[in-house]
Amino acid sequence: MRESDGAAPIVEATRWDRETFERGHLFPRTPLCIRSTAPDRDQLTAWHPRHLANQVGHREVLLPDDSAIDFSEYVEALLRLEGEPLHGERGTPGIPYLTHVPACETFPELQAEEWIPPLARPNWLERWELRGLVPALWLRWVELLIGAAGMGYPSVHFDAYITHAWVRQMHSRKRFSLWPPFAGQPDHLSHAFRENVLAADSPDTKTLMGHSQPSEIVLNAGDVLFIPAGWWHLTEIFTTSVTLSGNFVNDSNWGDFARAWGPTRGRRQRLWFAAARAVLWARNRATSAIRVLSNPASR
Ligand SMILES: O=C(O)CCC(=O)C(=O)O
Repeated sequence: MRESDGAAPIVEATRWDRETFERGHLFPRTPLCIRSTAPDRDQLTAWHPRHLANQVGHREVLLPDDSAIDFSEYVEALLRLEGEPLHGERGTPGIPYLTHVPACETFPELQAEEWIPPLARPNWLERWELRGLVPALWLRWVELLIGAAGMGYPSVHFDAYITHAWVRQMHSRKRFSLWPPFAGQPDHLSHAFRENVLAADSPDTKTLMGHSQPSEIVLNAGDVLFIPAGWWHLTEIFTTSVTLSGNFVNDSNWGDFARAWGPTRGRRQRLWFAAARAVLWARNRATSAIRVLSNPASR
């Protein structure tokens, strides 16, 4: 455990097991950082920005203003910033922080889906019962985020439709500031990603939200962070950073997810949604029962 200026500490662990995660973090919705004890050498090599540029630099990515750029061109511009003085608190002029790149679709050769941490499963967004009800992209949603020192996520926000988030730091270091949900915060969002955002124009993240001080944690390459549904967050990069992230839904946040996502759908889809939930819930119970029967010690 690590204290951060009186804010709730983020629990850190070097090992992970499902029972403890579910009881201690998933259902109570408290963050967890899984520290990597020995960063995977393959990861360190494969996800170095220069290596990425060599391997998949010919692919196009979309900048936040929707203009397309070759990934290698973006990475070269990023690497040129290394060693330069930082400009401004959040963002370096000339080149933006690249976020929300659908990694599986844009860079199939990187096999980003293999880096989804086990704690993000089961993920009901991946199940056939929800096909046609949620965007196809969500079926294996892994986003790539890459940026340089001084950049950071531009707004404090919680993830769309009250989904849980996982983050895996692939290269270098990044600081996350996390705030718990507050009573009465919005949960019914149509284009939630942009709408559930508070302006982050204060350079002092500690004063951004009135209800709580942020809990802060620095992720190193190999570390995984679980950000529970509804938790607000913001980031800051220390040196050129590569991160993978994704979202998930299961028994622990289905109710919130359905409340946020359902109203954006028509009546028929909402009925299908309710039926899908019953099937997914039953499957979940059966899987848990089998787990307990095959390992009575976990009861
Ligand atoms: O890694 C980051 O900079 C922030 C990621 C994030 O907050 C998100 O994708 O929702």
